[in-house]
Amino acid sequence: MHLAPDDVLLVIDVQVDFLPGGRLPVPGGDAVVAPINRLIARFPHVVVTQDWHTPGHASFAGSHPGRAPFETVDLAYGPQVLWPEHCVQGTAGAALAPGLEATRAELLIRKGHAPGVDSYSAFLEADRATRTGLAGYLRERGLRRLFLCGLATDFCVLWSALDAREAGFEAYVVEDAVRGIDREGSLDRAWARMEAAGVRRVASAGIIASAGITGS
Ligand code: VGL
Ligand code: ZN
Repeated sequence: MHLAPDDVLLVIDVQVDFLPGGRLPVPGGDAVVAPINRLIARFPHVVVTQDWHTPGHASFAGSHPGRAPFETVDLAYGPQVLWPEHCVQGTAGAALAPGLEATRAELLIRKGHAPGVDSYSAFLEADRATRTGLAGYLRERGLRRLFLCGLATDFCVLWSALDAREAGFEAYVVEDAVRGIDREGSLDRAWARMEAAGVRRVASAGIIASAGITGS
């Protein structure tokens, strides 16, 4: 797996609240930081996303009286899983993981910042109409091949990978640099959906071993 000058590492939601000890911990979430740092050092382009919710966001169970985390409710745009409060704008939990070496990132996309609309995807909010601008940015910069890593495999990585394919990009998921929440089979389903959409799986070691290009 040789990297080309137009390859992008897309680092999804590696934030304090998704690590062990956080508000919405992804099992083993901290294990993605080391491989992602090795990848960041080798990729020609790095883009980072940050889950960035308003206080009282519609995706929080606490915003729906009588509802508990992980239940599903119907919002104006369709079904929405309710989460514990997490990644509230400006809080310590919303910060990027302290060990993440994200200095080289050339773009930071914040998502889920509309009070009534969630956004698992780095491209398209949950209303499936509001765009984040990421596809336009990548196209304008001539960047075509995306390598996704981060958290969580079965939510934000999944939706970002599917939308990347939908938008016409090549998409790879770095399988040892992602971890899933895995509720009720969601992780197996996520891999199946990504495979069906033409998202490919790759190991970080294969990229790191052959990477000839460093940041430009
Ligand atoms: C995520 C649930 C809620 C994620 C974000 O980053 O996968 N999951 N918000
Ligand atoms: Zn969220």
